[in-house]
Amino acid sequence: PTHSLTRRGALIVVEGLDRAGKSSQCELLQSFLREHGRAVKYIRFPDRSTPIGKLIDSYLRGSANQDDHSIHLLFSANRWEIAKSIEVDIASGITVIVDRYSYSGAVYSAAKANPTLSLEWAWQPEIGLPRPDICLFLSISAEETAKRGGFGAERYENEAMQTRVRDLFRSLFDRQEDVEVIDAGRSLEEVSRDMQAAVTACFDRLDAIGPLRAME
Ligand code: 2DT
Ligand code: MG
Repeated sequence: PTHSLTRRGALIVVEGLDRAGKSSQCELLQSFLREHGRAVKYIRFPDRSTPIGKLIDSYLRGSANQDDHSIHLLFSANRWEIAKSIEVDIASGITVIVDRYSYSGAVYSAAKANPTLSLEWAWQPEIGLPRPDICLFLSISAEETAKRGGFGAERYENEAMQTRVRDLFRSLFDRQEDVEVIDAGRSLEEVSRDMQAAVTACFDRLDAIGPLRAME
């Protein structure tokens, strides 16, 4: 008699500034993993489809205002409301690719330079969420961002904000383990090759990591 032990999936987070190529790279990574026989799901935060996500969407489009702390906690709540389903998927062997996560959450809020909203304050509600097995940070310079066609119309899509976000990502990732910095100022193919290598190495570590961990 045989019994099958389901190997858990990996939790893979892709982070970066606007225009770093996150969405295209997430698609390429999905295809790569599927070609290698892995079950994959792609999700992105904010998830604008839930009731909380709709409040976030109105805020980002500028049709509603929110206190900085309040919107911060809504972004976090938007992850908490999906957290359980991520855990269930991972346990059933599905690898989950997440486009933006707690790192964007902490960094974009802290970039507002609100005196009572530090990076440390912003991180607290993330503690206990599913912890990524790997975070791929697509790093891109201001110059390269500008070359790629400037900014959209949403809140945060301006030079001053993006510069502060870039600096804060750097200081946050100094203190995080399991972060792979990828130079995203190159061709799609070069970037995706590095991402594939990092993710393949992550799968090799997965047995040593053990069960899905919680964010600290
Ligand atoms: P997209 O352009 O990726 O839809 O993001 N943001 C995102 C936050 O301020 N806090 C968060 O927790 C997350 C996940 C980054 C829209 C903007 O929302 C910001 C850009
Ligand atoms: Mg955007």
